[in-house]
Amino acid sequence: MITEKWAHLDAAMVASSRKTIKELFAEDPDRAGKFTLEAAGWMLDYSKNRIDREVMKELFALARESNLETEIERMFTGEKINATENRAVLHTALRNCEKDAKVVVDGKDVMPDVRAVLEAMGDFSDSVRKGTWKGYTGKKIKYIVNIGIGGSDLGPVMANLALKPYSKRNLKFHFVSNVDSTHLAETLREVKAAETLFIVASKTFTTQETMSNAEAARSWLIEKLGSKDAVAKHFVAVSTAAGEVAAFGIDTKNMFGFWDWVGGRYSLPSAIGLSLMIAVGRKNYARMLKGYWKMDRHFRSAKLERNLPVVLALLGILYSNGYGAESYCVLPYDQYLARFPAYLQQMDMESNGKSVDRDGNPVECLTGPIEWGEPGTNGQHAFYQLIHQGTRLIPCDFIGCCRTHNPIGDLHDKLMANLFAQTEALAFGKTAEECRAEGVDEKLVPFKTFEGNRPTNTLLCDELNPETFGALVALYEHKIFVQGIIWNIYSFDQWGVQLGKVLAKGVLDDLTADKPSMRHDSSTNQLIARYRKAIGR
Ligand code: G6Q
Repeated sequence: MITEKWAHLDAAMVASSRKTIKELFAEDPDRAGKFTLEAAGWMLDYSKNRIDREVMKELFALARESNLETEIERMFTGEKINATENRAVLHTALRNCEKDAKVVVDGKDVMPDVRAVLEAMGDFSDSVRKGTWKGYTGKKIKYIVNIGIGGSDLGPVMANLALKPYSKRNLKFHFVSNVDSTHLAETLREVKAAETLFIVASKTFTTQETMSNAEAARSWLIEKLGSKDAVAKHFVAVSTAAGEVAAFGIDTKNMFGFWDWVGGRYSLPSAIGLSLMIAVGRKNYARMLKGYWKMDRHFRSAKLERNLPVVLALLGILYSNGYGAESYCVLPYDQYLARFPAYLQQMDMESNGKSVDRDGNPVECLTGPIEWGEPGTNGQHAFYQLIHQGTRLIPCDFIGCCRTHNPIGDLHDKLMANLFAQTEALAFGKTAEECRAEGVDEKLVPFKTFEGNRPTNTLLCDELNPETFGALVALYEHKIFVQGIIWNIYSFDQWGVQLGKVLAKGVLDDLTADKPSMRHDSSTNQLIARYRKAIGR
């Protein structure tokens, strides 16, 4: 089975290595149109890749051999595909905009609960935005502080920036995640207690960082406003754990729920997006969900050959497993998407950073790539050198928006010119002959030559708005899903984050105890001893 499946990749590699991207364009002037797809407001031009029809045919065969179409249905219909946690994976239900849609998990249709939470979030957001939600002293809310980490932070942070043109500017948003007290302290310097709403966002409500920050914020608020009664007016929770929320002291009337079938890193369109809904309002939030849903429908129904997430995933497989590319770069040419690479980093690396297959055996291929990136054009002046002339192959996704929300002179033309030019330079490079023809000194020719043949995808939308934004996030979610299926790994658990958490508890005991156990290795013991000495403990 494995051999048959990967035989398609071998065949794809043979076909892919025959010609360079430059040669492929030279022999087919209409190539761009042949390798371009459109869905949910996004155009994907994937013609600047080391592919032709034959390569793609083998890659689609690889996907079919992996039962991709069946697996997509298993996810959308609520099967427990997150087998190591015995959970369904249904972030798609959160944005299912189909009227009267039913999605059944364990014999229960989850859609009424999804709609009810959205409604409650909408009412609450309205009250904060309109100023009818009053703080303990009767003042309106001006500052919103989301306290969460990982999946309960990265999505809200990223989306809050992405949709800033739609946000209510007189509300100020802050995100506290790190257990480094500096993060909370610096945030509290920026806000006034009587006008601050804390959203404690935690699926489990037991995460060390979030609970420590939430408790510290609660103490700060009580001290500033002089009464424990203030907590009810200044703290709300987003969680799946009502008991823990109540134990913390937040009235569960002010809790917005979600469910165990929403993975942390896929939870932005759940109640975890509450801070975003307060920022942009329920209508724009609904538009974002619609964008997600458009991409979901496309992913579920389009033929593999016309399917954007599938094509992106297969190209990634070609470079990872065929060419051994270790990393993958996402380069948004839009300042509003500045945090998108960091968000994707978690989504991709926590989902597919696995070395054991679904049968519990070591995988026999490279799995999730190292994902990274920065907004353009900044990256051009930093790390693009390595992408253009380094020894590693780094496939890149360039993301651009044709219209800007902030037209100033010709800045946007310049931004987009850089995006398009980079993909051109990476694909076609510059030969030694071209350098010589330009009169480059012979000694410098090797240094000024660009090999080219560097693969890129370009994603373009007319405008970054709530809909195209939602569709973009869903595009990458599904791409990552497809790759997990082909690698035969479980993409929706994250056991790899557990060990460090457990050990940190033991180390914390030794940092704080009167008589530390010092039962660690000599390096860890030395670090603990040095720390204790430095702080006089
Ligand atoms: C995401 C992970 C992880 C999680 C955080 C926060 O998929 O599970 O990043 O989101 O550890 O967890 P809580 O929301 O439970 O605090």
